[in-house]
Amino acid sequence: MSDGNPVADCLFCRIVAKEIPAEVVRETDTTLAFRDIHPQAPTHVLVVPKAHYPNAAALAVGDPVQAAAVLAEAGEVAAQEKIAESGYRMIFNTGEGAGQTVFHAHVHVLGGKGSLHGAL
Ligand code: IU
Repeated sequence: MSDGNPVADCLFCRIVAKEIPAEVVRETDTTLAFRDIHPQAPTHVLVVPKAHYPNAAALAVGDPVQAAAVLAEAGEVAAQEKIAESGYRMIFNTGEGAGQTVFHAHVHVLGGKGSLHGAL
């Protein structure tokens, strides 16, 4: 059961703790937004809660206020990165079968030229 406490071998907990470097674009008391190291679009930023939950659904159940804060920050990132007007995608891969590789809740914020023609 998730309680939000940091997990020692979690990559994003370590980025939040500044033990591993990342290109941070925004930070609040409860969230961190940083560029994905393998960008899939001209703008590709990940927004994570600082607390550890294994995926977005677990975050929503465990801490709905933080889940809302992550969504709000995704919108702020889009505005800051100037992709809000043209449109952007928010993607939550949930579970290994869906391509989730880091089991700390995160939303992919994807935008920019050519990024809005995915499968969905
Ligand atoms: P996923 O939804 O769990 O597949 O997303 C994890 C993302 O984390 C993926 O897009 C990676 O490129 C990204 N990432 C990163 O930004 N920094 C890292 O050190 C590692 C992965 I490892």
